[in-house]
Amino acid sequence: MVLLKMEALQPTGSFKIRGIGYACQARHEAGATRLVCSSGGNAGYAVAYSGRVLGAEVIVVVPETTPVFMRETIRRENATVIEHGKSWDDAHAYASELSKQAGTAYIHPFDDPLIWRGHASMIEEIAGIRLKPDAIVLSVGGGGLLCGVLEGLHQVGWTDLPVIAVETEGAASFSAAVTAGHLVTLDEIASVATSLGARTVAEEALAWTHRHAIQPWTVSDRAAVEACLRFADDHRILVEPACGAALSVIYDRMEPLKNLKTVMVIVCGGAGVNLSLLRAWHKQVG
Ligand code: PLV
Repeated sequence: MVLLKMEALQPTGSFKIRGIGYACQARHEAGATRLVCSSGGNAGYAVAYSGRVLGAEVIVVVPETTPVFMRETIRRENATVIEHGKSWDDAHAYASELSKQAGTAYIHPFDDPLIWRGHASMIEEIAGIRLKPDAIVLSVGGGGLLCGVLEGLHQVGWTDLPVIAVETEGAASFSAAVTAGHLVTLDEIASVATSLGARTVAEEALAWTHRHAIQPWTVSDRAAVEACLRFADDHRILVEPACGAALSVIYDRMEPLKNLKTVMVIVCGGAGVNLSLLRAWHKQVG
């Protein structure tokens, strides 16, 4: 049996609002009147949404790979969008500089204990309805979702529940770190799943591998995009390849599922997708 945790249905189209909303609220309560964020798109959208609700000014720095319509979506929440650099890491460096001004808080898209605490709430919900799967499948970018899910699993006492941590081939910074035994910075991000495009994962994501059963797993861009198409057909919901990566493990019945009866997939979603982009990615990946 496959259980779907439908984070794609969150107000900003992805799981991000959980941790980001929590962090924005905490920083605003601590006195910040301006929130600065770097993002592939979804974290920025969540900061913009939270800032509008809280009444804070928001600046989102995105890399050149963030789709134009995604920038427009963020702007519609009254945020300022600035493009900087080739991938998220460049945008992050620039946004960190901007955050040095007084009254400004930097909202990191994945490397912050507040973010993990917010993301952990999705596991409390699952535990609340007493649906314990045999494993959880999720996507990994910088590892914020992974850290949040693990924190949640330990909060509810599900410390024995294995996690399958999925990346695409050109964005596999978690898998590389686990193999090397230390953090690895990829030279570049070479994947259509740009929302998974952190060249280095959070240290905490690697640290978790010493206290929990986590299986890194890498899929092709093609598998991720095809999973998005199949998911749209099955459920009439569009998700980004970042989410398709996790879904492809199910659709293609990949090896980590062997001997498991009930699997839960975190359908992390993503608002940076439309039909024409999906078609273009499909063509691009063959
Ligand atoms: N996206 C981040 C980092 O981008 C962002 O700025 O929005 N699924 C979706 C739809 C996402 O947007 C992301 C992160 C992930 C999965 C991975 O989450 P993480 O980074 O917490 O592992 C470069």
